[in-house]
Amino acid sequence: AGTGPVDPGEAERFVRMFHEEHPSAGPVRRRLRQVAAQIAEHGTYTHTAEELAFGARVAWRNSNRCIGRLYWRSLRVLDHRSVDTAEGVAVEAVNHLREATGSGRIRPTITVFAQDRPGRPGPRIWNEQLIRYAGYRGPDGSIVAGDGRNADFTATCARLGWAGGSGTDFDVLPLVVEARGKPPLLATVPGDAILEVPIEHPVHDWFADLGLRWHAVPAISSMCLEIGGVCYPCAPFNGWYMGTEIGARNLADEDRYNRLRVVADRLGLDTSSDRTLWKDHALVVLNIAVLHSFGRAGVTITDHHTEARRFMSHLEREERSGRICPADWSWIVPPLSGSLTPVFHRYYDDVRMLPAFVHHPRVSE
Ligand code: HEM
Ligand code: NRG
Repeated sequence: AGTGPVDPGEAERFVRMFHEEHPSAGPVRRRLRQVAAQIAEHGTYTHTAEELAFGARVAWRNSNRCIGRLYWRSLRVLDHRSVDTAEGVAVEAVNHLREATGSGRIRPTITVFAQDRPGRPGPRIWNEQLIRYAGYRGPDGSIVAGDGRNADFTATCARLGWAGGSGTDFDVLPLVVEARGKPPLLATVPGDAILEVPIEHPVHDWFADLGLRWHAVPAISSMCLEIGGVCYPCAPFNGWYMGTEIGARNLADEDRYNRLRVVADRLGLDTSSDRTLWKDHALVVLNIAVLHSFGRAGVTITDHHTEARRFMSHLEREERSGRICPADWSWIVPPLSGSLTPVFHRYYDDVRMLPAFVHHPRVSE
């Protein structure tokens, strides 16, 4: 993968796999000859629309860290491989958000932009996700507002000329898109493409006053999609949230929104010692609030008990299909009440399978 020539062996393995899982697709030998000829002439080849959709779905199926894989066959694939300009990517990325969000019934979707070719890399989105909140540091380097995870990227945006940061806890960052060897383009995501949910609690009325919120759609935009030796460096994808991602990590981690203490104080908990389990208590209250608020707003979200059960069904189905389901225990087990879920009580094959989503470092800054 990358901008060198495609490895013909990887291309062949993928084409054979496609034909094995699609017996009606016609003779594999003719397709193998075509692919080999294209690689010999151009150093790369072009997937059919069917190969692309299958490759993207299998990359999801092979995501060792993802607990949400039961529905891998239903991934919607938006084929925008002809788009290789920064402006084009920004437009279609916003379209992706609109398509995937709907009115809250989130649809798992991937948009695939131009592939890497020898000497001609495809476009790239610098943001980790299409929607992320800015993080701001004070003079001493500590986080003074927003999401600490994105503080470095926020500084990069500012350096590139972003003037939209108003210093609140929930400023949505601009898209930063690089293409055709040009300096990156900054593009504001229009507000009507960003669905957000204010967080409130079913019984504690004061919870809404904390002013917490989160965006409805997690859309990872920094991973490359690798299919049959071809790298698609710009292929943002989304599913929906599992509540713990927001409630047990984003709003709770000390280097993120770090809100457990304020929740505990409002609950009147004894925070004088770790042994009172005030953090654990506040964490459960915060997670109840997240699931309740998304539910009330009509935005798709799943809880970790349901999702863990679905993942067990997925494992069973994959086994029945004669496939290994690779998984990484440390990512699959939810960060809250792990041992209450069935995924905790077993081990997994943590092998790397292809096609896959991979983290490729950018060459440029
Ligand atoms: C990771 C859930 C859809 C690919 C994860 C994680 C969760 C999750 C909980 C761990 C995240 C973390 O700890 O930070 C779900 C749910 C989905 C869904 C509930 C609902 C449909 C998808 C889709 C794809 C995908 C549609 C790709 C097409 C991945 C990948 C990772 C991941 C590649 C690892 C990300 C990384 O390395 O940072 N997912 N997922 N997931 N998921 Fe899913
Ligand atoms: N924890 C991250 C999102 C990682 C991927 N999670 C998903 N993916 N649910 C966060 O923003 O909290 N997905 O494609 O649905």
